[in-house]
Amino acid sequence: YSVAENSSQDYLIIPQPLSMEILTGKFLIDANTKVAGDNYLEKEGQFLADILSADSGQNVPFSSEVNNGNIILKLDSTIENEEGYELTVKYNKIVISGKTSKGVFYGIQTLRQLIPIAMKKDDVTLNGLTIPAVTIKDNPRYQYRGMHLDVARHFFSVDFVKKYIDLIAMHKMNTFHWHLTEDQGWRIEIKKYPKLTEVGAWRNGTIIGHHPGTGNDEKEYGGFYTQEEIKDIVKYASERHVNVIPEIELPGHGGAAIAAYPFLSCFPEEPTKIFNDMGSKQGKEIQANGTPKIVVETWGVMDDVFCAGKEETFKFLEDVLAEVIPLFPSQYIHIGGDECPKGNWKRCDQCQKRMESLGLKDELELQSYFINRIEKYVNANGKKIIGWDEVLEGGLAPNAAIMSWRGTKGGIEAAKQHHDVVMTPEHTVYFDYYQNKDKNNEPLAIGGLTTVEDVYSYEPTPIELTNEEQKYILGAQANVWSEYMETTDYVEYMILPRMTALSEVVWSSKESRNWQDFSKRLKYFTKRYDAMGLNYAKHTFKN
Ligand code: NAG
Repeated sequence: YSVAENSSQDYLIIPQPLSMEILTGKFLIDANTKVAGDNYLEKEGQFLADILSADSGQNVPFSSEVNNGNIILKLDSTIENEEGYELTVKYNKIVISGKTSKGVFYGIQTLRQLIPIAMKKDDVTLNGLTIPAVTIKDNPRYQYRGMHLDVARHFFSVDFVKKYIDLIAMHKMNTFHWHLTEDQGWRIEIKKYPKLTEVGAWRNGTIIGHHPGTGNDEKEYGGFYTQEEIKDIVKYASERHVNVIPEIELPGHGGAAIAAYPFLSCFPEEPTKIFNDMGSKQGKEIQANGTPKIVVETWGVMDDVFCAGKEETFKFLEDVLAEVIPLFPSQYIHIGGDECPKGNWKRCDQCQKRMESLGLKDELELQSYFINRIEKYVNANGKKIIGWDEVLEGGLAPNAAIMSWRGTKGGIEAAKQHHDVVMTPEHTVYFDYYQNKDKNNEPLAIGGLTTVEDVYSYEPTPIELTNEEQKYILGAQANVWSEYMETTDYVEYMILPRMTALSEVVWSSKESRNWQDFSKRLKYFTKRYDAMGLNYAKHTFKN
């Protein structure tokens, strides 16, 4: 078998590894190829064997006898980083070692990218699938590398959520933030409160066009995940080393829960507001027939929030969390905390009474009381809370981590107070923003403009922080709010290629970041999108 010089094209990897030495020669996948690793790496080994089998047309088996293969997976305690790995490809042997199975998994992801994409199936059958020789040592810059998905404004199937998790794993990202509850829909089955999904998962219509809308589509819309489906997704994610953080929004953005259980509102008898008469006929009828609360049909910030005065609110939320917590191995539970207007609390006798009895000076302190109380419950059940940066207002709960979305200010403040921070500033990593200046030729988006180059230039660690404070910046995440993303194609279009740019921001070293070089690799990477049948924003490359 001839040892050919490999072309630089063979080594275009995203995110850019820490170090890479290009060697001559190729490894050929043939009938004798076997993946081997000890029992501890069986899942990873099987994952790789399946990929190689599919790509090569050969049956590549996995064996749990380490000496019984020429693609060897192993643990190596001398590798420092928990997620670090080393990959060596020689003409007769491939070795992937990691400090943990997670590191090995990332080595596998790199190996996948060394498999030539352009090869046609016929070529593979004729000449065999080859992998170019190389030595790579690699580990991530940040420990938190996340993608968020709002499944509440629009609902996405279990299959799509899995595809989304595949994309996260392929980009060596490790967190899926699952936004499960909103004004416009409650998406997680809670056995104790069946109306959350019987009533709260369905709206009678949706506004047409950009907020405030030009009318109502008059279509019933909704869906939810059963607890069995959630378990299945969490297992799928954990096999790909993706941690799933569920978000249960409080005290604002809870309209769907209020529609199901009106006692959660300060004013159960006050009808859900229909802005500018954009509500559906069906919804209006239901309201006229004596059911004032309905699932919200428009976008934006709603005044109707959970009542902070009633004990029943906390009982309900704790019951919900009691079912949510065991479903997710995640250390963090996201409790929302953003955009909670205080108008209702100001008018509500019970909220005012609580403020008085606790000596709280304003509604911001009442919000802080709300979050603190939920934090206590979550902590007592062995988990930590993470919340949007509004939870800083009125005093930060003692162990809370912050997700900084209204720019970086909240994140900086939290890090200075020695709280963990995930950066998600809206002007840079909100993938519901337009990605191209030519907005007229883009599908409808919420607004703004964040090009793939803007994402690539993002620096998550603020210079305002001292070295010590910088350690509290765990990493960054892109948020994908789905008000205007009605289909999965649309979601793919909005995240690709921006997600690919973000993956390098959170994984690769700051020094190695180079837009020209990345653009070249990205262009090649799009062939992977094509091979996977993904929809993506092609014209963004001309920016
Ligand atoms: C904010 C809201 C979110 C909305 C999005 C649109 C956060 C934390 N909150 O207004 O519910 O969908 O932005 O970009 O982002």
